[in-house]
Amino acid sequence: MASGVWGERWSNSTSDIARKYMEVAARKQSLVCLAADRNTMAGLFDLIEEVGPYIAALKTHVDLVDDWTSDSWSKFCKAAAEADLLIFEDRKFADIGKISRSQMAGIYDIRSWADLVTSHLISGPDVVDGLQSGWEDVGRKGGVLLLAQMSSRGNLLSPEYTDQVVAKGREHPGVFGFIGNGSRPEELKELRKKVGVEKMIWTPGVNLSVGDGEMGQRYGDPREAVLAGSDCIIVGSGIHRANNPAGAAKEYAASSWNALVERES
Ligand code: 5BU
Repeated sequence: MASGVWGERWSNSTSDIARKYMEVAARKQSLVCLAADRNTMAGLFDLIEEVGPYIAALKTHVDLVDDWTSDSWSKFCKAAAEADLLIFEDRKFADIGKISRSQMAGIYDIRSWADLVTSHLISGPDVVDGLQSGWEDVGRKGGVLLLAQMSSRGNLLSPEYTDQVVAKGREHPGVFGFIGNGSRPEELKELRKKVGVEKMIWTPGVNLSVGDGEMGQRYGDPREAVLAGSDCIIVGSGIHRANNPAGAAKEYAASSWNALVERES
């Protein structure tokens, strides 16, 4: 099932986690990663319960939860696993290798529950080794999504910078894929050409209502993003602020899945 619909992405993939994602996405017919940006544990639990069946991954910002406790977070991660979701902490690491390794531990202990994390490559390629060592320290495996582009206006990730991130990241087995700008399909097409067929491109800045969002966020259409080469649309407020989050999640799922089928056929 997954191999048919994912085409060359499946056949070229060398990552167990990417394959797992592609299988979950095929099972649920959804390329949606929910950006679970709610600041209470109760709000987060509600979200998983309401939209879990319609999404393939869950993106967190562990440090924005007001009533976070280690115990409640463990329960939350368990609920995510039961809902068949990869957990992705959007920590945007950027420090030198050894500090990034230590930042995988600490109070939030990201290495023990996250399958994926985001990282800048501004400090050089050792940040990826540092993050991988973090997972190794607890006997787990994980993947790094490098920020090759961002969705926010005026960001400083120039095309030349993107090229270098992709050139270094493509070769690294610890790099699961790249973050691309979901709000600009033409930029995404260029990114896909540079990335090639193997690695993932996941895209924030996606909303069925396209245009400018709050505080410099920009939104593009989910179908356009997938047709341009995105493998996963990261959707936050489009789902968690909707009057009916489950209904909204279903719409994003259908739009992204149909676009994948169209792209590969
Ligand atoms: P929104 O509510 O769909 O705008 O939420 C977008 C989420 O994606 C939010 O959690 C951001 O931290 C995240 N994001 C982003 O918007 N743009 C980027 O370039 C990156 C992450 Br990287």
